[in-house]
Amino acid sequence: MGLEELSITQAILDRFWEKLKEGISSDVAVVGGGPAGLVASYYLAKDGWKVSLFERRLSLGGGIWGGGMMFNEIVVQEGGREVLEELGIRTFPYGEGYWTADAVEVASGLCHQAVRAGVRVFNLVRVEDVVVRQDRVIGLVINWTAVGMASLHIDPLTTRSRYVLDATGHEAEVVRLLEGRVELSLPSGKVKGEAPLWSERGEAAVLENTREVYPGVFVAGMAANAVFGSHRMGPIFGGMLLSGRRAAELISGRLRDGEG
Ligand code: 48F
Repeated sequence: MGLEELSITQAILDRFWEKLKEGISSDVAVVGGGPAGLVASYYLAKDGWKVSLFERRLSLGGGIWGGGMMFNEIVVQEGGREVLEELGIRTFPYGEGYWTADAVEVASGLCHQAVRAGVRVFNLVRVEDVVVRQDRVIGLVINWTAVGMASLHIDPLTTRSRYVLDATGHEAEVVRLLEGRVELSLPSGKVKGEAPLWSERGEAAVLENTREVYPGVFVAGMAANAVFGSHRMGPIFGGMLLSGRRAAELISGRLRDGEG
């Protein structure tokens, strides 16, 4: 039997439509497919929750691919190594307390594991706002990244979820959308922005900063440090991976308790 172009088109449309219809309502909507968002999505899906991941770029992986200054290797410490090994990604010892991993293996491995665990990924989709009801975020406002790039005057669509995870990296975009419009549970009520690079302190702080900052909204990864004014840490990724896992544990706990 020969190939029929219309069948190829229909297959793509049908399958994507199923994914989109399912994905617009979820237990957890993860914003940002960097290391923190991918790891959180993986563990949440593995726990049986319905997870949608929105990433504005074509490819997932965030800052992993570029390693440090385009040298595509990353460094992790003991905790981060554990997460990578758990996900079947190889690490290589480098002196005491450090391990390296190939950035391409890390990025592709995390994507693979997340999707295989059941995460529905929507790349090329930018989260441009949130839906708030009775002092709680209950969904996202989404549009194609290309719409914004072309400055097209096209209205977005909305999603529903019990929890949202801001894993948008340095920009902390979801929390910034809330800032000034609702009362955030932050020390000054405001996003502080990250402090200068200090690997040790940044890595220690990111786990502490992984928490709920507004009803229904958790923050993880570099976004967590940006929100609480902690240090950036450079191309060491253990904190990002552990923060993603921690966010998944916290959100899973809430969902299990029937909250949200
Ligand atoms: O920046 P990113 O990798 O954040 P992360 O998971 O990890 C940070 C490290 O990469 C690195 C570091 C190492 O220690 O400091 O910087 O915290 O991934 C964030 C992802 O979110 C996407 C963005 O394209 C990137 O892939 N993103 C940001 N804003 C939006 C978004 C948005 N509004 N909608 C959808 N995706």
